[in-house]
Amino acid sequence: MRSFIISIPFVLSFIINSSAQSKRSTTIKTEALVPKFNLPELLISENGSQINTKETWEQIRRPEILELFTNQVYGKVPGKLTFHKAVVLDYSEVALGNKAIRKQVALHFEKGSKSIEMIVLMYLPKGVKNAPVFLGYNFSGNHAVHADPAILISGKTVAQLSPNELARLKPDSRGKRNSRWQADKIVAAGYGLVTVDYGDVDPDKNDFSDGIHALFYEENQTNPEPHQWGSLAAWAWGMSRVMDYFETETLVDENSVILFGHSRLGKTALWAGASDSRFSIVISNNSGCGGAALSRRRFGEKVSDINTNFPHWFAKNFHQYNENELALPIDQHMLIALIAPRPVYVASASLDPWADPNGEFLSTKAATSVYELYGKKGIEVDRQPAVNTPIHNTIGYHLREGKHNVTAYDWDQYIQFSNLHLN
Ligand code: GTR
Repeated sequence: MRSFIISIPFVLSFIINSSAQSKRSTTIKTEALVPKFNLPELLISENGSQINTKETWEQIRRPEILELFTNQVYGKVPGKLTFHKAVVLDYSEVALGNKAIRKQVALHFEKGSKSIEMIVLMYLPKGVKNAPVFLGYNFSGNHAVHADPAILISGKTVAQLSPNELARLKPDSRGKRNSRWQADKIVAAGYGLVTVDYGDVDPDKNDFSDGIHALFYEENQTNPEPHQWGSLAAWAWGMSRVMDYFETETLVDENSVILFGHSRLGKTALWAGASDSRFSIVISNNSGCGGAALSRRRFGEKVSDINTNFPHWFAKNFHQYNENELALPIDQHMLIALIAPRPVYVASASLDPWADPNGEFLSTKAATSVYELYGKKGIEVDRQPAVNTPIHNTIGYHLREGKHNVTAYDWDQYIQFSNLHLN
């Protein structure tokens, strides 16, 4: 075990006071309280041999680490399935003030007597053949991403919604999350924006009777096995299925797909990017515990917090590490390393201690040795950079000033980073 220095000479203290995010409200932490720990070795294989080439990384160590994350953290997908039909619900060449093509497609999945449907909303820059795209889930429905009145609500027009759907999907929230998505900015930069409501794949509740899990159950099974997928792995699976669709969609360049996610969906993006190498770039925005942040630091949200508050997110096996992080055979720097040599961007926010911004930075730093096997630049500085001073090497990092959120500043960085790193 290599000793990893986490002690910082100055003491930072954070007091969060946000009534909107009650789980964040009680966290008071300082760097001085971070326990001392050794990170599991990235470049020593289970049989003790040193990994010092990209070939041995790919043949030996990477598969070992992928297996550990699969069985111990996010859970294994129990089988294979892809969409059996893609139905175009809407197509317009005059969207976003005539700057974009808007296409809305329903992807249908069926197994046995069960089915689910993912509604994919796409804005693609007009005049760009095979557009590079940012792909990411949204939290509140496609219609919350932009005020465009033609965005379907769960695949339907307002008139088609039942009273229950009207109450749940809130048509008056149209455009409410506009600032988090910046569709106009993205399209103006020559990129498409593609999004899906994450609840289409698996509703975010501790209930495995619905969503994609149920399609894979053996007879009489009602819950995933301890080593099988939780919700994060299900959402990651869904991103790969959109990638399957891109492979059939001529408007999109499937070799230039930038996977993006915020918070729990940032965790999702990292796991999807680690387990499916078709994604060209992966962006984690404020992903925190179980995402980019090192679990062993126990700073902000801990493994026991996340498994208690969200018992359905990870594989049941992950719960054995509650208050027992040192027993984890991995830590989150290894998740970032699994994405190498593809560009990966980790973004933190200065007023987001629950997600442990410094732990997210240290993870990118610790993943750098794998990028170096490919002759790529990871993170060269030892200390977390000051606010609003981004690093855009093959590993990108910034600490944005402000709260847990996605802002125009974040998108400016993601666009510049993608301009730099897409072929
Ligand atoms: C929090 C959770 C975080 C983060 C966040 C979110 O309550 O503790 O891990 O994922 O939710 O997704 O908004």
